[in-house]
Amino acid sequence: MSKTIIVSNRLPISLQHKNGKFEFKPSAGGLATGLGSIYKEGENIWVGWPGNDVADEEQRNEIVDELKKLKMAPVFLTKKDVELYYEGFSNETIWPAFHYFTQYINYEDSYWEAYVRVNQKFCDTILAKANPEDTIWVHDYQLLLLPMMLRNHLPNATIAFFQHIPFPSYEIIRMLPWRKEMLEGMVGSDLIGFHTYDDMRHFLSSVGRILGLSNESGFIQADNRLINVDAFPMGIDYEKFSKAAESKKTLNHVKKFKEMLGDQKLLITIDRLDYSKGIPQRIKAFTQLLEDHPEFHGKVSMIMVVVPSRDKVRSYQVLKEEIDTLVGGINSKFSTLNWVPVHYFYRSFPFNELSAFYTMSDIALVTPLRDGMNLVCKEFVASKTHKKGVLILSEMAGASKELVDAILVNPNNQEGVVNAIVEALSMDEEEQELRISSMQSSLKKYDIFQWVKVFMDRLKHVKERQTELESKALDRKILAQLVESFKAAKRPIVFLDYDGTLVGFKSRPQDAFPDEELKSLVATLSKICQVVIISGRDKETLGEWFKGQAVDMIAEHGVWLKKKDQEEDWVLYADVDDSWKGDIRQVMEYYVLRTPGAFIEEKHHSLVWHYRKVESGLGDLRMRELFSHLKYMARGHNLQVLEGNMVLEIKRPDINKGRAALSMMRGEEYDFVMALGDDWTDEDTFKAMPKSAYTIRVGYAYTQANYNIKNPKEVRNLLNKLIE
Ligand code: GDG
Repeated sequence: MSKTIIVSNRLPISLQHKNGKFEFKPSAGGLATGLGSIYKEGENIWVGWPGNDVADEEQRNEIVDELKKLKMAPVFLTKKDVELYYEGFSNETIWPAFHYFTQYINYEDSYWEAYVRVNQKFCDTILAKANPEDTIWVHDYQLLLLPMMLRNHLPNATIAFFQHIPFPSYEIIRMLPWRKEMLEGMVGSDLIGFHTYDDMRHFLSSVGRILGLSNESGFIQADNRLINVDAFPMGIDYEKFSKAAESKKTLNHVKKFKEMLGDQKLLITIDRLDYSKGIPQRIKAFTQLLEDHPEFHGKVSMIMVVVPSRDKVRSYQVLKEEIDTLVGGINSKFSTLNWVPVHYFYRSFPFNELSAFYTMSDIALVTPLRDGMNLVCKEFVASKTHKKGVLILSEMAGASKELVDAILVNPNNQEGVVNAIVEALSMDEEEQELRISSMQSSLKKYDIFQWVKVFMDRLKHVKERQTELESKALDRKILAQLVESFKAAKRPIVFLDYDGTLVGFKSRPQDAFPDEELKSLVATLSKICQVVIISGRDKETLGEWFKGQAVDMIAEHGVWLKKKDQEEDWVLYADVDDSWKGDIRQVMEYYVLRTPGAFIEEKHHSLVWHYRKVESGLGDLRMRELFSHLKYMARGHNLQVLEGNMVLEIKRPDINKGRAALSMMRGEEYDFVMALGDDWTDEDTFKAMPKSAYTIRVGYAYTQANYNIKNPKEVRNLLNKLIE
């Protein structure tokens, strides 16, 4: 039976060493609760760092045994690991970069080396426990390399990755010297999830530009796998917060706190200590509110909880000092004997006290400068069982995409934040109810359990799609049959597409010339069967590259034909009327003028608009525009517009590889026919082949061919088997 392994940097547990023994306290965080429905079942487990530095072997064994009972397995990190991998690369390189704080990025090779080493440590721990068919769900930015490390050992495992923090624009990613390795690590997954559509978009753009992998509606076709990228906005344990708000424990705290604070409007802010949370900016906005609106003095105060975090990192120490100074400033300026503007706590609170803060506050001020999602704002809304309260939320938090009934603010616009607080303080109860109810209904529906379910369902779906595509994979048995019937044949013919089939893609088309291995392979093959090279390339290039070889050739997708023993030059498959070219060329030229890097190639029967050299993004955009423009014109001329690999081609529909291939076979009786190709132009060949033919599409795409094969390397292996 296959099992599921959850992996995160930290195990959902805290370990304390007291009186010579370890005490284990499971975390009650939302993610741990949501994933509880997975890792607590059957043989499933959660793998991660327990959070302590444990060097003693005996103590380690004790921890392993105790964690086993909780269905967890530890990855032990040394002090150095924590310093360089966790505090270093994770929190001083990735965290600032991914939150757009480029000024804080530390480009330290030793951090990177530790990051690779520790990801490998995680991988080794998992490999010791995983079976080849297991499902492994990796969480967050500390483990970007892990999916591919796992994939290399477990090619058939189901591997998913979810990133809890933002994924920034390509412009930021390209700054990191290790960008390629980081992305390669992530694409070891079958499913990659982010909180928002924007994160997903940025990721796909980086993968396209840096790894050269394009996508179609979030599906990336990697070497031999389909990878899905999508947005899964994380929810909270809604019931836990709404129930707690009405619980006796919480209400007792509320009563006690309110008595202490007196009759005041309360603003709540809760964050980990982090520069991404915009804490100083928030205090400044509150200061300005009190400066501009003396009528609020004594009537409004802010409860500010800052949970200690990463206090060994220099930028966090500086931030802490800044917050202390700002709070000191506002309180010393405005406090009276019976009123303090900011109640500041640098510590965390037990759950019911937190719940009391949410319940009794009138306004939540959640104004991060950048946040993957932000759960605090969702928890505040869920706690408002009486529907009174106002959420002020930063546009830079992932949650703002869902909670559109909050008052949305730009946290860098101090004036705007002040105005939002004034608006919140004066919002009538009816409107508060309307807004809170609407946000509650969506949070209730998309809670943490639903999030886990939707993610796991999607993972299953991706696997099914992969299986569907792989069902046509040319396996050993079929390969053996194919080779056998080839060897038994008296008159075999083999159609070979060139680019993407015999050779991989190169960024400059002229660099994809045949290497020595390919030349000798074709030479040997052509001695034992009829070989037809069938390509979209022009006849000059094909003629040059296969000069002296005993092969037949079809160039320009079926326009030109040349038999191996043909004395004269290439012959036209059909007379082509190209009177349409003038009009179409004019339109294409207009798009060349507007698109630096684009160019037109004129083929005998077609015009091709190339955009492989155009800035990515712009190329796609212009191609789409040109596509609809040409489609409109094509109707009048009875032409066909086709989208290819970084090209848009317009041509006569009656000329294609399939027709040319048929004309090559006309009048002959073949007892073995095979056709190999990798794109839509080869689909015409596949369709034209006799039923008994072996038609094979390179790459895992939907196809008319009978079989799929992984890549050009596998194609060469196949051809080698024929000549063995
Ligand atoms: C990362 C991403 C994304 C806070 N103070 C106390 C306390 N908390 C709990 C809150 C909340 C959690 O901590 C904070 O979660 P956030 O989502 O707001 O922020 P990060 O820690 O930065 O989390 C973030 C998240 O991952 C999930 O994907 O939303 O964008 O940065 O649940 O309740 N809990 C208790 N006492 C406190 O004093 N008990």
